[in-house]
Amino acid sequence: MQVYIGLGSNLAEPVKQINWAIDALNTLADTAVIKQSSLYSSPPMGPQDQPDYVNAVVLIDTELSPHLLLDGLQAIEQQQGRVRKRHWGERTIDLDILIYDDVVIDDQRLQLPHPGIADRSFVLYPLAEIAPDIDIPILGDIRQLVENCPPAGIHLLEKN
Ligand code: ROI
Repeated sequence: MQVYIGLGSNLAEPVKQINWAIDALNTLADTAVIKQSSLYSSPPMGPQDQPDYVNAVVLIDTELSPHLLLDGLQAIEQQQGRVRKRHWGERTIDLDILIYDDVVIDDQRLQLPHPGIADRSFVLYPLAEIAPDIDIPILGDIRQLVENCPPAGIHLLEKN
């Protein structure tokens, strides 16, 4: 299955956190990273008294089901020392399943496609970089989504 994963970090050397997490994704069972976006810097959405984020999106190919993949992502977050400090607060690493093939899910643990995609430039812009033609279930054509989502301070950090 083709799956897009969003990565974000704003603690403990964010660029390293993102790169470690991408390496860790490659070690998940039956999973390989196929494409990776540039790294972007973005001001925090949520409380403003936290550092800017580094964000990226990767495309993986995986045989894991959505919920087993989520287990794997949460294990990587734990390995990288993620602790929940406050709602929408700072974190060493955040890994979100953005899009899982054509799957639509809305349950206690998982909503797919990720409900935050359309109004988060730090997700949409890196996603559009590696999937410029994607038609997202429920949300539609990525070009339209990008047009309707102002950049909100995001900028390119390390071009890929
Ligand atoms: N803000 C930015 N800029 N990038 C993120 O990855 C991010 N992640 C979050 C919240 C706290 C909503 N804000 C963010 O989870």
